[in-house]
This record gives sequence, structure tokens and C-alpha cells, in this order.
Amino acid sequence: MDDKPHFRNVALLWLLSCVIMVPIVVFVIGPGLPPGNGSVQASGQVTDNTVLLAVATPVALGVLVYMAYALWAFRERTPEVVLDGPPIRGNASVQFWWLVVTTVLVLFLAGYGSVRLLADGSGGGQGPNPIAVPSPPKGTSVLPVQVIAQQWEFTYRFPTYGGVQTRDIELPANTLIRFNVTSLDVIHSFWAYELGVKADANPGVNNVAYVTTKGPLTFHVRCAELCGVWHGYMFNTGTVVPRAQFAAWITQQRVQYAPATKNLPPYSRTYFPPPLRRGG
Ligand SMILES: [Cu+2]
Repeated sequence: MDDKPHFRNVALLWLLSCVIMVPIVVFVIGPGLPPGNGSVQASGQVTDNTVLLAVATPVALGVLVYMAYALWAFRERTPEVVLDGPPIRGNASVQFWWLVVTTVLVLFLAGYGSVRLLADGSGGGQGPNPIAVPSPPKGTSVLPVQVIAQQWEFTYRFPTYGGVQTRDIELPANTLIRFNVTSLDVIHSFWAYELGVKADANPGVNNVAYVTTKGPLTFHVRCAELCGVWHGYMFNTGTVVPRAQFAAWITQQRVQYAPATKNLPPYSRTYFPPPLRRGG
């Protein structure tokens, strides 16, 4: 081994690359990360993605800087004599710091993830008894919307508006929405991308996902669980609209679907298994 200060050189190069790259990740790349700022939970996911990427950046830079340094500093200058370097095995200092750094990183990520999940549910399905229930914006109350998946479409039922079931989804702005997600047949997944919501839709299960809408927005709903041949066609385009516009829309839907509503089974958390038909 030569007596050049290789460790110090690599450490300094790594530090320099971190000083350049971490702010770029946080302030330039971070704000453009998915799923955008369509809801409070979606913005939270952008923050989380930024934090995770910022934590991963020094790790990735450590690997890349060392690799580039080793290629340059330890290259064989006389090709006819190919020598191996000294083994790193048994280096107590490297082993110790490897364990400390990786343990701290993993514990931080576990803690951060748990805290963020408990803050507002993060837009994920929490099962029938959610632990994380966000509070609605001041002066408003939660709006329950049932998402009913079936091969191959989503429909939406509004228990506080006469149990009307609609084919499209419109939501009021600046409102806490409680999605009660279920399925009539096989497994599906309700994925409202711009809202930052993804929740499994399973038959016989009431899966609750919370989202707090922001301003007017167009969002895309897709099924995110392979559910049969027309899985790829199982999508909707939804909108978040001002509260008055939502009130007008839901009134119009109640009138339009009144003949269908009276033939629907009463509102229930699940509709599976379907009732047996007599004489069928
Ligand atoms: Cu599906």
C-alpha cells in the first residue's frame, strides 16, 4: 500500500459531492417528485419522497465517489504486473462504522415512516378501523364516499346524499373525504393518483382511506390490482370542484339516478357475498 491519504481524499470528495447534490435533490428535484400537490396527503408524499431521496443521496454518492476514486487511484500503471490490493476484511473500524451508520439510517427511516403514517394516514387504505384519522379543515365536516369496485368499473356511493350511486366522481374542494373502499367480486385497488390515494378494494372488506382535498383539480383513477381481462380499461377521470359546484352536481345526480337508487340495496359497508336470488 502506498502512503497517500486515500481515506481522507475519498472522504473530502464525498463531502464535496454531498454539499453540491443534497441541496439539488431537496430544492430542485424534490418539488417535482410524484404525486404532486393535489391534496394534503399527496403533498405529504412529495415531502416523504424528498426526505427519502435526500437520505439515499449520500449513500449513493459514497458508492459512486469511492468507485470513481478507486478506478483512478488504484489503476495498474505497469500492465505486466497485476497486483491485488490489501484485503479490507478484519478492519474493525470499517465494520464498526458500517454497523453504526446503517443502523441509524434504518431506525430513522422506520421512525420517520411511522410518524408520517400516523399523522394523517398518508392516503393509504387503513382497513375497517383506521388508526390515523385526520381532522377536517375548520368549519367543515368529513364527507363519506363509498368506492365500489367491480369487473370492470368503479362506481361511487354517497350515503349522506340519499345513498345515490354515481358513475363519475366529483369531490368538494378543501374537504376531508373518507373513502370506504370495497369490491363486489374480485380484488381491485382504488388508485386516485393526483390525490395521493391508493387503497385495496377487496370483496367483503370495508377499507378506509382519508384524503383532504385542496383546490380544484382533475385527477385520474385507475385500478391498481390485476383483476381480469379488462383491468387496463378500469379507469375514471375525477374532479375536485368548489363546494357550491359540488352541491349542485350531487343534487343533479340524485335526480338523474333516482329511479336506480330506489332499486339499490340499502347502503352497507360491504355487499359481498351477493344475496341469493330466489328462483334463480
Ligand atoms: Cu380492477
